[in-house]
Amino acid sequence: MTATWTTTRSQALMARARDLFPGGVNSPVRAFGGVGGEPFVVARGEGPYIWDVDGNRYIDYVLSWGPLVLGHAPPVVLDALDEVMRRGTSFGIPTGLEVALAEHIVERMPHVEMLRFVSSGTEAAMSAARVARAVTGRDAILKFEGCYHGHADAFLVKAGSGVATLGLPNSPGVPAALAALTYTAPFNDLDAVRTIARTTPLACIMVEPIIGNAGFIPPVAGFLEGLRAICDETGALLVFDEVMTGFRVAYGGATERFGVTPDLVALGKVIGGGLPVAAYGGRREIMSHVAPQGAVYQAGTLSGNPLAMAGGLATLTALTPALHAIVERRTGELVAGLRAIGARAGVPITADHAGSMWGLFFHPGPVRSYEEAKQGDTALFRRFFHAARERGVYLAPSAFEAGFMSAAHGDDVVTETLGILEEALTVARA
Ligand code: KE4
Repeated sequence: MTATWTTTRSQALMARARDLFPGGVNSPVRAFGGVGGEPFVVARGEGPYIWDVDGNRYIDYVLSWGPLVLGHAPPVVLDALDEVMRRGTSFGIPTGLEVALAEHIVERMPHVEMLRFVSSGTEAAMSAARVARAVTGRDAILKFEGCYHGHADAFLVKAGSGVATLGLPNSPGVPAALAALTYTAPFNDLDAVRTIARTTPLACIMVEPIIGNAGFIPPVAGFLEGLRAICDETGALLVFDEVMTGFRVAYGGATERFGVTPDLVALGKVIGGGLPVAAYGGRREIMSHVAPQGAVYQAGTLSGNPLAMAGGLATLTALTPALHAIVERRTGELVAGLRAIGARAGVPITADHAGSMWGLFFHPGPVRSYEEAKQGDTALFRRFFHAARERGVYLAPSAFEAGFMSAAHGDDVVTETLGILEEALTVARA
């Protein structure tokens, strides 16, 4: 792959982009700040592959940061969009499509009795926190170091994803008085949570059930159950941010995988299948507080957009338990292959997965918190990322992001990937 590697068209477009957008991008993690170098400009995607404007092909394990569980341009989604868009692209009026997608979600997540569609995960998490504050009458919230719940002011405190990737302490522009209402604790540390929750009345404890924004960090046994118990004891609401884990870590998301039921859940990514869809929901007694049924205001011009609903419905309908199991198996094979590559090379690799979401650290393990994740060899990761990219495998351009798998990544693609990654590690550690 490196012999014919050209980037001239990407470079020319990025030169124009840097003049138009801050950092040349429309979302910080895309700028390669965590790995150095310059992003390529993508031309198209199909199945497990993307091609850049210079014609270089990559096997894509970022998949638009999670939404594309069926792969790029899946025919079922394209056919659904083609059929719906000819009847109009947006109305700002109730449609049958939003009813159909909501009924599908409720059927797979029975703890979500009522929900509201929005257009981004940030809106979903932000609105869930607002509802929690309204229902409890409390202002303080607790999040975990390394978790990312979007860019609403309340969450840009020790956040993960791009905030962690770029090493931003928190974020300028967030009033100190507001940041002071956000408490943080290390992931997997129930004692730290108890200490805060028993002294400070919390509106909610918001958590990524598996962290995907500090790399891939699963909960230790009993952690999520412990959060549930602390919320029951102290009156805080438990909010699962399943924007990333939803319909990826299990057919019914984290609640099905771990058997812990939150009071509210934020969803996104997969439920739109690549179109801008997110949602927040939970028990009817809680969601009935949202306007116009209740007094908690939240609104959105394109919420429930018919094209986005069609993309999500086609995606979730195709993602049957049988297909989910196949994608989960292949993800397991990828992770097992990564561990074997590390063992053969004598390089410490901690790799893990849940459903079709996975991650790796160049770290002997265990990695149970953001602090431990930061002890990984990020310099090696940077060299590994570029060596893989130059050989046709596109990983998330940050040591603090999860990877994803799609139904389009066949066994042959996984085998090809592992061959490339073994060569990339050899080059990266030289
Ligand atoms: P959006 O506002 O980007 O749609 O969703 C925010 C969000 C909320 N909760 C979780 C668990 C998330 O992972 C995200 C967004 N994830 C990042 C990458 N890890 C999106 C990529 C980006 O920021 O460009």
